[in-house]
This record gives sequence, C-alpha cells and structure tokens, in this order.
Amino acid sequence: MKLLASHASPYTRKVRVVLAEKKIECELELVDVAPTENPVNPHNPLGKIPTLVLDDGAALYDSRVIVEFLDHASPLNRLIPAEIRERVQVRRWEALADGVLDAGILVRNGFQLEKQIARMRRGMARLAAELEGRPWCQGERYSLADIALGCCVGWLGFRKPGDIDWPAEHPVLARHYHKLLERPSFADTAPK
Ligand SMILES: N[C@@H](CCC(=O)N[C@@H](CS)C(=O)NCC(=O)O)C(=O)O
Repeated sequence: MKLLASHASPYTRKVRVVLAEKKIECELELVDVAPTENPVNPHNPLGKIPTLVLDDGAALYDSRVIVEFLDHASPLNRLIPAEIRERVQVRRWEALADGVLDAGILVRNGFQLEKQIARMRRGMARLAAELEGRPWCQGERYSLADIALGCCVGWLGFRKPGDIDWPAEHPVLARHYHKLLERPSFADTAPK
C-alpha cells in the first residue's frame, strides 16, 4: 500500500494522522501535483492527493474515502463511530473542515482554468469508461454512485463549463443521465 502525498497537503495529513492512530504501515511517495500532467493522474483522474494505491494497484480517493477504508482496515482505535447519528455528526465536522480548506486552496491557487478543464476531461473519461456495459454505476442496483454521477453530468450539461459538449464526447454518460431522468427524484430536481 502506498500513499501519494505531499508534506504540505492538509487532506494528506488527515490520512497520515489516521494511519498513525490506526498503527497501519504505509509507504509514502512524495509527488508534485502542481503540473497539469502529474504522476497522480494515472491513478486518480482528478490528479489530486492524497491518493492511496492498494497492493493490487487499485487506487482510492479522496481523503474521506481513504479514511473510511483505513478505519475499517483495523479494529484498533475506531475513529468513525458505528452509530449512525454519531457517525454523521463526525462526518459533518469533516465536511465542514474540508470545505473550509477547499475554499482556502481555491483562493491560494487562483482557479487554474486549464488545469481544471484537463481534470474534468480525465474525470469524465474515467466515469464513462467505468460505466460502459453496466446497467448501474456500482453493482446491480441504483445507488448513491448513480446519484452523484447524474448530478455531475446534469450540472455540466446545464452550465457547460469550458464549452465542452459532454453528451457528444461521452454518449454513455448522456444515456445514463437520460435513464436517471426517468426517476421522479431526478426529473423533479433538474437544474434550472
Ligand atoms: N477533496 C479532496 C481534496 C484533495 C486536494 O485538493 N488536494 C490538493 C493538495 S492539498 C491537491 O492535490 N491539489 C492539486 C490540484 O488541485 O491541482 C480530498 O479530500 O482528498
């Protein structure tokens, strides 16, 4: 297991603290994510750290997914409560703290338009490749994965950031979005 990391990244630090608390050994590979083309991209189309590369080569991101995985990887020092109310409160703290960081990092970096568009392209290409030939994003049933994908594709089609014609570039995503729109939950919430 290898963590793609930097010493400055606060999200990486969260994962490193969790690794230490859980006493899980993990190799650290320091990477520079500043360039648009960076060594994280082959593992994570978003090109961001932290990214955890598992022994079988599968990669986990982002930090919230990684810490959930690590908390379950060892019973030692549970950091995310099992009880649902406690659990969502802890995760809300995390969402709030991470959200403050997201804003701070956007301010610090400016918006880096070219880099964001390259990230969107890689991300959409990966979503399309992973959805190809499947009825649903994950497993045999509709899940939060489909909801997240649908909200992403729907918003991109609505706002068209970067003037990119996503349905033409990735018809599989457009087809899936149309299938999701057959559900009242999606049809009633289409962006306007
Ligand atoms: N939501 C992500 C945020 C990760 C993130 O933004 N990491 C920064 C480093 S602190 C990064 O990789 N930035 C590179 C970039 O935005 O190009 C997480 O929780 O892992």
